[in-house]
Amino acid sequence: MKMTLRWFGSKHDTVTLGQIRQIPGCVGVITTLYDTKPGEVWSREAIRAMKEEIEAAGLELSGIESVNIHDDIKIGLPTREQYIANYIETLENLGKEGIDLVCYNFMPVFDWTRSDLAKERSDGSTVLSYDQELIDKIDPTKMFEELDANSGGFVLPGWEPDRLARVKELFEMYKEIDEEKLFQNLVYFLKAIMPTCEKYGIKMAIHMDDPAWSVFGLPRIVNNKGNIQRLLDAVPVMNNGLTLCTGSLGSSPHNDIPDMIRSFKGRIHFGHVRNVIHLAPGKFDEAAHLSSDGSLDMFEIMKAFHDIGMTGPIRPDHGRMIWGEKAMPGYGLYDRALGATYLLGLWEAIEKSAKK
Ligand code: DNO
Repeated sequence: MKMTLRWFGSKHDTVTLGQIRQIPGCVGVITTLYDTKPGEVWSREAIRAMKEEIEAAGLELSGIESVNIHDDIKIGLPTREQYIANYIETLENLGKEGIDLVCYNFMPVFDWTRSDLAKERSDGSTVLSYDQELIDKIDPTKMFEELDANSGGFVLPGWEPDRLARVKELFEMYKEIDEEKLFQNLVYFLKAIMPTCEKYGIKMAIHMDDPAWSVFGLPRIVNNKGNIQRLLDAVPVMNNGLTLCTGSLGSSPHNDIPDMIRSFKGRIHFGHVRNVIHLAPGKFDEAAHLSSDGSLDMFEIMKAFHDIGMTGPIRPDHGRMIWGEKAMPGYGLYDRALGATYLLGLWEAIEKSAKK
């Protein structure tokens, strides 16, 4: 396992590479070309510049999160052919620069969804939270404005204004897309890109749907053990793999995460590790990483990663906002650094006990 942190680039992030470098045991960052739009070809030069900037700070570029997928691919429009060709070109350019991990998601219209980006807890920290009752009252086409108003001025990953300018139109386009169609479109996309991934050794790591159930009637296909296994079986090569996100899966108490980690051995290329507190069905708060602060057992989760011989990057996912920090919701330095250190501590204990 390699401990990493997500970084949004010097233009967008309040956290610097120098700060990340000082987190003990953190060897790399996960990032993206934040100014590109889904469907665009990434140039080799831009990829190289990003990589060089990170390496100059003494870190490695451990993977890309995300190369986003154009909605025409998800919907299965004839225009998907061009967007798939562009995606392949981007993968080739990444491969030529030695980058071998690409995280992506296949959620329609919205990426992750929350009802509150700064819910205050009793200790004064704030967290992201989700309440289905509140979401049900929101007009989905207004969702972006709601989130933007409470994002503290930061451009949230997955909620970029350009992408969301077309929200109404997108809802219309997804009308005919049910879970089966979305699944088939994902398989079509994966089959088309796999030869390139195999040639360059690129591991595609699909992110789980967050939350793990349908929101605004949009289909969800990467949300439980059966659905994920079906996807792995449909394109049965190592390069078709997962970003195992404990917080996304953990939004549903029905997901047994350590069991899923063990079952997907060999296909988990990237781990997002965080904790959630289940408040009621369809209602949860994010929490500190520590097991006792939430509903997930982080020891069991890290132990499962250890048992499957996880060698890929893991990053502490969303943290609380603490100590007065002003940063992108979920992505401040302080609580993620605490999370990284805690997860590394668990790992050391698990590793040493296993050797005894
Ligand atoms: C949210 C993130 C997601 C994730 C994408 C991957 O904080 O976990 O936005 O990066 O779903 O494509």
